[in-house]
Amino acid sequence: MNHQKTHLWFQEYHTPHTGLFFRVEKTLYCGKSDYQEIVVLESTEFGRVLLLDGLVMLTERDEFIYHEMLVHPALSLLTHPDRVLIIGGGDGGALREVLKHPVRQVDLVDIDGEVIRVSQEFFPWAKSAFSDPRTSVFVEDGVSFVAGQKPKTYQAILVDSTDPVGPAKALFEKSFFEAIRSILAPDGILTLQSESWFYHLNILKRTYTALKGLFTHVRPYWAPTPTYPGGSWCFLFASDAYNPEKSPCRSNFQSRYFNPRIQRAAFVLPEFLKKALGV
Ligand code: AG3
Repeated sequence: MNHQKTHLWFQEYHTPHTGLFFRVEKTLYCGKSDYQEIVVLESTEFGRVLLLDGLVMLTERDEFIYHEMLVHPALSLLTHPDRVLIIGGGDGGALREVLKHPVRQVDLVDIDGEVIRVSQEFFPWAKSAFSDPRTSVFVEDGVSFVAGQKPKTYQAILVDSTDPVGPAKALFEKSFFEAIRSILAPDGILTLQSESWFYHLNILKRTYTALKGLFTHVRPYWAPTPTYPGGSWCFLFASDAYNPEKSPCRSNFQSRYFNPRIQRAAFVLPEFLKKALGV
């Protein structure tokens, strides 16, 4: 007789031949919204995990790196980030980081209100971030929301999207960045997640090229992400006013990953990436 306990495992394929797997203690939530399947797992190694359509969006153990690095390289350069817009980010992780800054108003627009609701139920930070008086939530498609805003409204815009499939595809297009540029203040900053430099180099290249034609300063940067494909993740920084490698950066806020030296180091690129992007 086999006395070994049977365990449950989750797996995400990163290519048809490799991926991530981890042990699951239990399924906390499983449901289908109008846009996607939403699952929250309790894992043995990574704490609670949010899956959208079977892909890891965050784990409690390592989400701080991704969220801090989407937000702080932009917001730490701004002394008075009056109005900030987050596109996507219904789990509230990026919102929590933005609220550490002296912002007057944060608008968050996510297409899927169910992600916001489920995240508030299972992730403690989401509850407090979404109930902060500075936060306004819009359950709407990011593209139509941006099209409806007044010019020069935001000091910072952060795109916290899923992989570029389904409705998120539009959030990687040049026409979307043009629309973003017009609602960004002239001295504003845009950052966006731009996938794995190891597995999705073509996405990074395309997105970088699209932004290059629109903003004075466009710089890729990166951070380790243990539970995302490739183990490290790329972001893009775009601004007409700020060069992220030269501008002074504030450090008067709490962080677990970010600091001013990380801000500088994140923009240092390995040779293969410089070559691929032609920088
Ligand atoms: N957004 C980027 C996650 C993409 C991960 N992709 C994957 N597992 N295939 C994360 C949203 C967190 N706020």
